[in-house]
Amino acid sequence: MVVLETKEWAQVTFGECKLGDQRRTKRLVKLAEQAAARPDGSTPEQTESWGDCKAAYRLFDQEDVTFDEIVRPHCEQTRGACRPGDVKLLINDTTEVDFGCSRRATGLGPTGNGFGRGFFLHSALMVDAGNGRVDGMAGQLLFYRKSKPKRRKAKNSQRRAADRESVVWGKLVDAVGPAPTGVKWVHVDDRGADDFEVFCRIRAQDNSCVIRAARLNRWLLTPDGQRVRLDELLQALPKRETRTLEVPAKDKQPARIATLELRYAEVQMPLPSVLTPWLREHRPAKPLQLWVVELRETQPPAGATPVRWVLYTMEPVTDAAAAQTVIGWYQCRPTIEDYHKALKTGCHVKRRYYETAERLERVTGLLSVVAVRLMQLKTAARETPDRPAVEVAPAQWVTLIQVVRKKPLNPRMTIREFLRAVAGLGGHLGRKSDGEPGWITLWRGFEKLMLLARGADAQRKRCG
Ligand SMILES: [Mn+2]
Repeated sequence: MVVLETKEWAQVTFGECKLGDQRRTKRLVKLAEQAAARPDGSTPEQTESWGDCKAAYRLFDQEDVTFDEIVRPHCEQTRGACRPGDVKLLINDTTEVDFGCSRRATGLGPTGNGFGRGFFLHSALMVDAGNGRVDGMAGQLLFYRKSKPKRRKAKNSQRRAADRESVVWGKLVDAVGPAPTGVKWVHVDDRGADDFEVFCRIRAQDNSCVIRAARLNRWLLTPDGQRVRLDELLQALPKRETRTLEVPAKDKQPARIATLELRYAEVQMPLPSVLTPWLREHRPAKPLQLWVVELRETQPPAGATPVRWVLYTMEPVTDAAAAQTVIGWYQCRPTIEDYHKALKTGCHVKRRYYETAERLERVTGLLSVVAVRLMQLKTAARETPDRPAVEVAPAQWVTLIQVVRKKPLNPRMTIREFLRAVAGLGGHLGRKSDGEPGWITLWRGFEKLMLLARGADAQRKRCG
């Protein structure tokens, strides 16, 4: 259950950060509490006094205060909260945190088409496979893109180079590590992870995976040892089932119900001829045993790109139901895009004016965890809409919002009613056509509510 109360959340999430001095940890907890109450404000807006603000800048100046250390306790807590029998999806993806081309900050690297300045975050967001709930961040790496060399190197030497960017997918698998006993972790990755080394690292950590195939011409082996290209193998497979999928409108193409054919087969992925440094050290003795699941649209409307998903998985796919489970897991990937939106838009990372890359890294560490919380708030109404709101928010807030929104006082106000009322405070009109409130309105509402709560507290203290 998500804890909305900011003080408790900040203490639990950041109280274990080892920053070289206990006072720094205390300061971070205080800052996190302030940032969570006003995620879209700048640092001077988030901190309430000039003294607090100076202390925040000082904190982000310390060498011992690193991105890794700020996110570490939260990631450990997320991984440690799994219980035997749990199946968790680790949705991996990279996003660029771009501070714009005009930033004077020192130490940033190229982003976008090479003209932006910033860094990249590679995250593994843990989502419950059963109910889709966001558990938190299981691991996160920050990295810089190297400036492009003037002369392009040959392809093979590029692949051999240890600093190639795809290596980050494997590094994060190792950072996340093995699941606790009785728990299954499934890495759910897009085409960026279709790399022999990534598969091997997932296997070495005893985790499972669903990874979208990037190269349809990859050589594979059938269970009886025949060499075949992935595409040829798929063409020869029997159709197992026909199903439909709602495809949202895209690129001038209206939304449609696509008819898709399902195919699946067991395959083996042989060792590639060019070995990465990691593979030279840890080469597996046998080819990797995997299953391929394909969903293919056979009759797309004119001009539309046919839907085609080709997924590798370590889950045995012996019937259509197992294939459906794997596809369902892959369909959870948009959750990480939502997280990236929460981080980039919600926290307005780009607006934070710190002059060095190190400071920007540190403040991003804090906001990265705040963004996880934003997502949990947004989904709380969807998970358990009819539970009493007092289970996730302080009773004072629940009362306050009803007073402010001029509703009859009801101590059993539900989570959904509570969040809609908060969004209303943030400008959500709540008409039928407005749909569920977005997290930005939700947060504007929270910001106001928090202000009201502080006012009420101050009044109580003054007037007894
Ligand atoms: Mn991606």
